[in-house]
Amino acid sequence: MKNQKIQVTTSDELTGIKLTKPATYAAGVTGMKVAMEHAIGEMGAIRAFQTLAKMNQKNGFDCPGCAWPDPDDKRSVLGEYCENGAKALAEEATLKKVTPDFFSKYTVAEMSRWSDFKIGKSGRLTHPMVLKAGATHYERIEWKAAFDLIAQKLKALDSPDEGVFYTSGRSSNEAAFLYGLFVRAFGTNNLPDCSNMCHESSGVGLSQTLGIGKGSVTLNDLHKAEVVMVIGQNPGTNHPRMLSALQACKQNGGKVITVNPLEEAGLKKFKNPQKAADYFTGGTAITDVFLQVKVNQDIPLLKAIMKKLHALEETQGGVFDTNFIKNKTQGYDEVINDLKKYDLNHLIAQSGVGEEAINEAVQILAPAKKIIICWAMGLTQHKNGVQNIKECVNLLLLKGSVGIEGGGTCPVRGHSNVQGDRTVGINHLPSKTILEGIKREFGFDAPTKKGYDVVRCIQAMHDGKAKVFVALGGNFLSAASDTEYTARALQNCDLTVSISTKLNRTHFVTGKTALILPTLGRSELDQKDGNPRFVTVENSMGKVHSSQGRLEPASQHLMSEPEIVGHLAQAYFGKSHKINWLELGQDYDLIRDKIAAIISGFQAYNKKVKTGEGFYLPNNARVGDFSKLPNGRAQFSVCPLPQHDLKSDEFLLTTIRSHDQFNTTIYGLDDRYRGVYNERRVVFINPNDMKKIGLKKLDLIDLTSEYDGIIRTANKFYAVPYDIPVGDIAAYFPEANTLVPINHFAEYSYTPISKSIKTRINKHNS
Ligand SMILES: Nc1nc2c(c(=O)[nH]1)N[C@H]1C(S)=C(S)[C@@H](COP(=O)(O)OP(=O)(O)OC[C@H]3O[C@@H](n4cnc5c(=O)[nH]c(N)nc54)[C@H](O)[C@@H]3O)O[C@H]1N2
Ligand SMILES: Nc1nc2c(c(=O)[nH]1)N[C@H]1C(S)=C(S)[C@@H](COP(=O)(O)OP(=O)(O)OC[C@H]3O[C@@H](n4cnc5c(=O)[nH]c(N)nc54)[C@H](O)[C@@H]3O)O[C@H]1N2
Ligand code: SF4
Ligand SMILES: [Mo]
Repeated sequence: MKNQKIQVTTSDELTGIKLTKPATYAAGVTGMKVAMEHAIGEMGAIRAFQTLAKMNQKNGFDCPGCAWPDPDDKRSVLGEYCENGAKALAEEATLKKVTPDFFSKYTVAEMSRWSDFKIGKSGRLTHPMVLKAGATHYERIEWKAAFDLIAQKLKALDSPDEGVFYTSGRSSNEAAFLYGLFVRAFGTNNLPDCSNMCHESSGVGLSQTLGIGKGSVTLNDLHKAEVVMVIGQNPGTNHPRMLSALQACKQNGGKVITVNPLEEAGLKKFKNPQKAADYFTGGTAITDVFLQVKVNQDIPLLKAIMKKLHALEETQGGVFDTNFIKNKTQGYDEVINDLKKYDLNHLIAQSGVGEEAINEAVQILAPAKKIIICWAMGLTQHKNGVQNIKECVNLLLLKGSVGIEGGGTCPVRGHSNVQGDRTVGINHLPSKTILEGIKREFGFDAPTKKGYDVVRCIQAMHDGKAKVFVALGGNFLSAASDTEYTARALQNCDLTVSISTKLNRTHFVTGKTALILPTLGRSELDQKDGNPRFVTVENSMGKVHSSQGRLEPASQHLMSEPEIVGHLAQAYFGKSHKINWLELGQDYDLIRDKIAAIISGFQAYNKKVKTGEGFYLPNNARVGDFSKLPNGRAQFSVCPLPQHDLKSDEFLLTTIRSHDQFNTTIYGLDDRYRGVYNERRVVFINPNDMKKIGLKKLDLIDLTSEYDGIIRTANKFYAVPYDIPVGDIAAYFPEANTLVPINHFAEYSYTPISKSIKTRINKHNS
């Protein structure tokens, strides 16, 4: 009898580590070479070149990687994509297939023992599959039977609130809108999404201070900024084309200040693969001032900077925008009084940054007005994630940098349509606009009760309060915190359903019954009756545009996401329901008309996106309109200092992405820029800390975290000496997710504390 135990984390097998010195620049020839190796390896040369040529072009398809925007005007004929965009495409457009035969070869338990890397590389899902209660293998199921099964399980629930409907950020506006509509017609707001683990802290912090949960700048603003602060973000890996924007900014005379515990290669120097000159000149140095902050000590650092700016304002004036502060903001006195309470030296010491570097940053910031702050997960995934964002807003408000050309907020979004999904209604906290719009356009009362976000849906499933879990994309198990706890939560369900393009670990850690529903990817031709259809997406800067795939679909049995949602809704509500779900799921124009009727800024949606140009959604912060905020003003906030009370043997662990992954999808085993090859089980640690606790380079270590008396573990990692502040360590997500406690998250946003986990290091006992 084979071992039928399901493994909920990736294999801890070591793969043969090699270390080099960290890279001193990003992209360049190596970047293009690696991109092509991935694309050609997965797709074949002809298919790779033809498809890449269409990616991010007007009337082409949107890159399935990150949410970085494409230029508004001319697009490069050499290709509008980066190394990691090519990898994202290769991963989706791979020629390898996961067929019913594949599933009959391996038990679920057997596949669960593979590494995440191997699972992902198996290929594209081709048929709907079911894992029946007690079965060891997935088997084929017809689409209709699958929809009927879900409908039956949903009907069997005692209340609609026992259903949970997750969304990952790759779904189109059309799919997301229809899904949200179905879930609300079903009767719940249990619409957790990947934002809950990602930029939720940004959404909450920005809404409360500036009246919109999105960033305020466009790509052109970045080109025109006098100063860009990149804080808690690694664009060289996660938003590579942002380096072109930073390069343009620098060439226009702008300065870049970087705030990060790690000196990331992409922020040191960028060799633009599209600029011949960069090959000869050695590229553009990006960062002017590097502030090597300790993990989660951004607030003390920002306070120190603001204190110094305030001192200059007092002595020489002209540093703060006093008119803007007086006419457009509220809470200035409170913030300044609060700043006065802190001792400057104490703030500087707590931040871990040298005072000289802080002074350089202050010198750059003091005369500037066009300031943009860009950030990502380094700020949001902490207990004080929301406060981190508000402190950034404070700095921008002092300088009058919001609502002007070349200045503002730039939360750099992750998934390619995570922002659009939110805009069209994926939110566990339903907006009045959505509720009223649904009533007006579809004639039913949508539920008003708050739904579960990611953390709370896991707790509900764990406690038996939710029993059916449906995921529109994503890899919920591996992305969420506290992997073992989340596994038990999923395994507690009656039914788990994954609408997916590729195999992942969530398909193995299931409810009593499980379904995999295979769907089309972005790059694939989506047709109805022989006519191509397109979908739309919104990028990180609030521009909505079309995306039309070209490639022959991975299998003739795939359905598009809107079609799947339409069929599911019809199976649940029946054919005579007042909403014609099937028709909506097939005709994306109809969905867009409904979005246009409900959500502001989408007027003439169909007409506007058909040209291939796209359009910007309204953005009050971009135009300096704060009329919807208390007293019609942008809000300063008093943000307390972070507190960790670390025990003497505890480190603060931050979980980061390698250069060769997209979230839980592992493209490869290298992290080229950080000089780590062929291994993901690594912990970056300061050489002084290594000496202190008696570790040698490449010693094997185990990690534990202790919260509320519960000890969580992640075992078998190589200790890698690295330039990281003393007391901090870093490891990759999702390997380290077992350490993130489910019930510790950011205040107000409920984002797990994936970037500051109190962790102990022990030598590995083999
Ligand atoms: N190739 C690729 N692209 C991606 C993704 C991917 O996995 N791969 N994921 C996508 C998604 S969903 C998202 S949300 C984004 C994520 O994009 P990022 O937020 O850039 O991703 P992370 O690797 O989580 O890294 C955050 C950065 O914050 C730094 N950091 C860690 N802790 C702190 C801290 O306490 N303070 C400060 N100041 N910095 C800190 C880390 O050193 C790292 O440089 O990327 C998107 N794009
Ligand atoms: N410790 C730690 N945990 C983290 C983070 C961290 O920094 N540290 N980051 C968090 C962040 S920012 C995020 S956004 C989440 C990510 O959480 P998720 O979005 O849930 O995870 P992904 O790994 O992006 O999901 C990958 C899967 O999506 C499916 N997929 C890909 N494309 C499509 C498509 O077009 N349609 C459909 N239906 N399915 C598709 C594939 O089956 C693939 O296996 O993870 C979070 N978890
Ligand atoms: S920057 Fe992001 S969206 Fe642009 S090509 Fe690279 S991965 Fe794709
Ligand atoms: Mo994300």
